[in-house]
Amino acid sequence: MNKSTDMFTRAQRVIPGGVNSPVRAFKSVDRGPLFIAAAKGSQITDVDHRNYIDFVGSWGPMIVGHAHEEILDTLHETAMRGTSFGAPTGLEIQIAEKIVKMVNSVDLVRLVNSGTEATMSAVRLARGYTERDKIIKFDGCYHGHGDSFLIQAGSGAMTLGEPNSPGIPRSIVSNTLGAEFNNLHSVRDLFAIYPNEVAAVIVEPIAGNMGVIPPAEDFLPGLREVCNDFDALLIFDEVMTGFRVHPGGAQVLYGVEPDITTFGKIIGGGLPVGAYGGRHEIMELLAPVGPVYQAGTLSGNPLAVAAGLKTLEIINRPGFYESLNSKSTNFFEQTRQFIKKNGLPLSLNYVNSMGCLFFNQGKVDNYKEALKCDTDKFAKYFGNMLDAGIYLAPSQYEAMFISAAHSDEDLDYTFDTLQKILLEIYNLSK
Ligand code: KE4
Repeated sequence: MNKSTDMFTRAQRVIPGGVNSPVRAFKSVDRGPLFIAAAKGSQITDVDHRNYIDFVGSWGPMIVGHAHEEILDTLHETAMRGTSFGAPTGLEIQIAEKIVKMVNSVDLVRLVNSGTEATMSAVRLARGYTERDKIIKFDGCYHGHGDSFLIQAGSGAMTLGEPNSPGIPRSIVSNTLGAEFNNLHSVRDLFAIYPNEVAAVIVEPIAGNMGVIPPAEDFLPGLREVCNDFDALLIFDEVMTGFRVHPGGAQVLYGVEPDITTFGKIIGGGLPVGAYGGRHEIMELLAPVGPVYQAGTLSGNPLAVAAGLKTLEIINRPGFYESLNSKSTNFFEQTRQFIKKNGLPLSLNYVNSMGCLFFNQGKVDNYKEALKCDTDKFAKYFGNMLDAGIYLAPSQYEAMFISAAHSDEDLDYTFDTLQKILLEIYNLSK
């Protein structure tokens, strides 16, 4: 037995499934979860004092690495002045100004405490603005656990084999229409049926919760066009892609401006933050200016905002993205070459520092293709990599994140190790 096993047993006595978020339970990889004691830079340490190179990065927030000295210092200084006031602070103005400056489509931004809160609020705002009830989401995309989204949802919902959760009233399910990612016809077909009922289309501009699936060239421009045609709002859920793939988000990378953008993860620097923003005319519908209500005791709390501000400062330094994207591209491209050279039935998608190795030979460009993955082989790969000291997301349907803290040695070791493990799995080892 080891400490993680003992702690998991103990945790299950008082926490549902022993975890506070389902995907952490390692259910789809047939192992008990590791309980983590500490992390620093690219390394994470479990309660049995084993170190791992971490490619989960807390599911995206840790783009500058764990326990960054400057973030720790700012947290300490901020905490000394109190941790939460339930009143406006200068820090909230600073982070809002920073987000508005970095993301062109955002005039006003509201802070909340998670990505789920951001997407739930964005949809309520869109419904309030358009006075329509229906939303279109994409099979395999995940927007948090809000009722409207847990229909054909990605991420953890896919690992449980239950992309639809019980407990959601039929009235809500009927207002969520499912389309296929990268298939504009599936979207136009829904608008043809409900031309005046769709409040918004919500999309991860790069799908990151059914593995990583980049948008087809015409997909995002097509969504922009169809939303314009039918007076629906376009919501980019950039909780994962925001400040990850580009300082201005995927919307700058692909040159398509949404009406509302949701954020999370990186803007909290590892503390709980979410946000949503958009044009004046939309955002001013929010209370206390307008009638659309949304609130939060800890929204904009000083600690989370201080960590987020410092993270945004670090990623805005000259050369940050050039360096991160260059080492990430090198790692993913050499992995692609290795797969091709050995004729392995795998494919790999990536966008800058987020990527996914699919245990499916064909091109994975939508949910149906993602579902064809051999998740048993993935589980074997995951376990062998973990035993070799490499901590990947415990699910085929998650992204791998490279951070500024990953060294060349980390990436070289990971590449060498994955080659050995994959050749063994496919009985090709020399
Ligand atoms: P949170 O409520 O978990 O902060 O954010 C929800 C969310 C919204 N939108 C996107 C695109 C997301 O990826 C997420 C959350 N991502 C998952 C990982 N794929 C969180 C991990 C978990 O559920 O434990």
